Amino acid sequence: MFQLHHLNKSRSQRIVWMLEAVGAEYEVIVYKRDAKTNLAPPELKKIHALGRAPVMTHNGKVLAESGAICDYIARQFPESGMLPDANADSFNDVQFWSHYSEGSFMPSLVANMILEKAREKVSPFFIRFIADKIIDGIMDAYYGKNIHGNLLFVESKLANSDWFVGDTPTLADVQMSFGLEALFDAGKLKPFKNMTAYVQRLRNLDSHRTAMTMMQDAEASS
Ligand SMILES: N[C@@H](CCC(=O)N[C@@H](CS)C(=O)NCC(=O)O)C(=O)O
Repeated sequence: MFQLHHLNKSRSQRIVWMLEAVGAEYEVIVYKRDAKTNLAPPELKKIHALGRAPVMTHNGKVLAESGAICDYIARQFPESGMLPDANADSFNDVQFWSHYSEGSFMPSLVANMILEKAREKVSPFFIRFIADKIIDGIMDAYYGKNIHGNLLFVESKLANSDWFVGDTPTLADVQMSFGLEALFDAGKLKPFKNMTAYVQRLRNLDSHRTAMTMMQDAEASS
C-alpha cells in the first residue's frame, strides 16, 4: 500500500493522478497549509526532513520530490506504460519533460505567485506604488520573459501531439499537469489553444477524474 502525504492545493495532486494511472492501492493522508503563512504544517517534517509535499511512503521507504516519486511508482508498474523502457528514445523524452517541469517551468511560475502575494500584502498604501514598481521591474527583467518563453515552448510542443511523449499519457504528462492546470484555472491559458485543449483532454481521462475526486474527498474528510 502506498501512502501519499498530501498537502492541500499542492503538487501532490500529481501523485494522486499517477497512483490512479497505474492502478495502485493507496491512501491519501492530508496535511493542511497554515492559514496565515500558506506553508506546510510542521507535522510533515516528521515524515521527511524537507517538510514539503509530496512525500510518499511505501514498504518502509520514504520518498520526496514529485519526479522521483513518479519514477518510483512507474517502476513498480512497468506494464502501465507510464515510463518507457530505459533503452527506448522515449525514455529520455519522458525524463526531459519530468525534469523540465520542476527545473525550468515551475520555478518562474512559483516566483510570480510569490511576488503577486507580496504585492497584495504591501501596506501602508503610500509605499504600494514603490512596491509595484519593484515587483513589475523584477517581472519585466526576468520572470515575465521566462514564463512567456516557456509558454511558447510548451504551446508549440502540443501543436502536433495530444500528449508530451507518444500517443498515450506518461509520467511526463503527470509532471507537466500541475503547472498547466494552475495556469488554466487562473485563466492564463486563454491565448494558447493547444495548452487549453491539453488541460481539457487530461481532465477528461478517467484516471484523472477519479484522482481528483479521491483527493477532494480526502481533503473534505480530514
Ligand atoms: N520540487 C518539489 C517541490 C516541493 C514543494 O515546493 N512543495 C510545496 C507544495 S506545491 C510545499 O510543500 N509548500 C509548502 C512549504 O514549502 O511549506 C517537488 O516537485 O516535489
